[in-house]
Amino acid sequence: MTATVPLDTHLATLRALVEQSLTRVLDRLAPPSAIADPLRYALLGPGKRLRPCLTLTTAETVGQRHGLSAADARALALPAACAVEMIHTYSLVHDDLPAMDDDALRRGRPTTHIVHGEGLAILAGDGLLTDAFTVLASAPSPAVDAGAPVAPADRRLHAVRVLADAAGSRGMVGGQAIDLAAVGRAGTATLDAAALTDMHARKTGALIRAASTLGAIIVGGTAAEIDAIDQYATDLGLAFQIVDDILDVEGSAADLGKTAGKDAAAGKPTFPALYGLETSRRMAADCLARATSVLDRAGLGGPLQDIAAWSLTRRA
Ligand code: GRG
Repeated sequence: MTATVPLDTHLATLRALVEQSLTRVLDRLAPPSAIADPLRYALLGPGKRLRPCLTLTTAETVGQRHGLSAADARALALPAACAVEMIHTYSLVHDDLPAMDDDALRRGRPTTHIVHGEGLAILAGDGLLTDAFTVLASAPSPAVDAGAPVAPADRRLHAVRVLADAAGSRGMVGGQAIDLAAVGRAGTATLDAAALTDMHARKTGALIRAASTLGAIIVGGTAAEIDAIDQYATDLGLAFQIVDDILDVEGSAADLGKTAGKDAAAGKPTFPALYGLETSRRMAADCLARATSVLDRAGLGGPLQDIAAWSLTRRA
């Protein structure tokens, strides 16, 4: 494992691996040219790749305890990492549509529907969501080169179930529906603190948890290891969202690569709106402390702890 490597270097290595693999997926799936360009535009845009980096880092961290080399753990988890990023990208493409958050800027560039039109943006999102499961379930997966190690079928099936549940109506889709109601675009809902936390646990948190636990599942982690990673990721996901809300208040579009100040303009319930900036910062720090302590207790410290610390200080 790369425990002694600085976090920036560790993440840069994993990002390069993921981006190479995402390109391979699109090349291998070879969709018709009518949809290939919007897919490529959405998926290969300059994202942080936090979620697939979590999958790979968890796989390395847990895999090491089961005698796996970092290279083998990464190769085993790469299909899951790509599937997670494909689902995350679909959610961003659909979230930016006029019927949802209606945004023109994402990852520092015009959103997919601005460049390719609404119809193709909807289809690109649908394609990414569906193809993610081809990538995760296939053996060999289009995400890896021939000869790469393949996770046993029972682990892949477990991963499919966890990822589908996180992306589905109990998870991200449910959270997005609550969000639409909260801004008056689909019924009305007033969110108190508990409801706000529940919405984010579904909308953002569920996929971050799945991204993390998938790495542990794919390398054959024990139930206790998977549970520790799940607890860590629950707090990481909440911290990530609180920081996202803070950055929406304090950040600039140039740093964020997306429109800043949108939450307040839309009258959205956010952590700073409910608690103020200072308390929101303290809440994010509390999440980090809990995430760190669960890793310590489980003996899973190292780069996962560094990623949690980074999520608190990120500027984009
Ligand atoms: C359309 C079903 C459906 C769901 C959309 C994730 C989501 C649900 C909407 C995105 C809205 C948003 C900005 C949420 C805040 C947290 C978040 C997911 C930020 C974007 O993730 P990053 O910062 O993005 O990891 P990059 O571009 O770096 O991948």
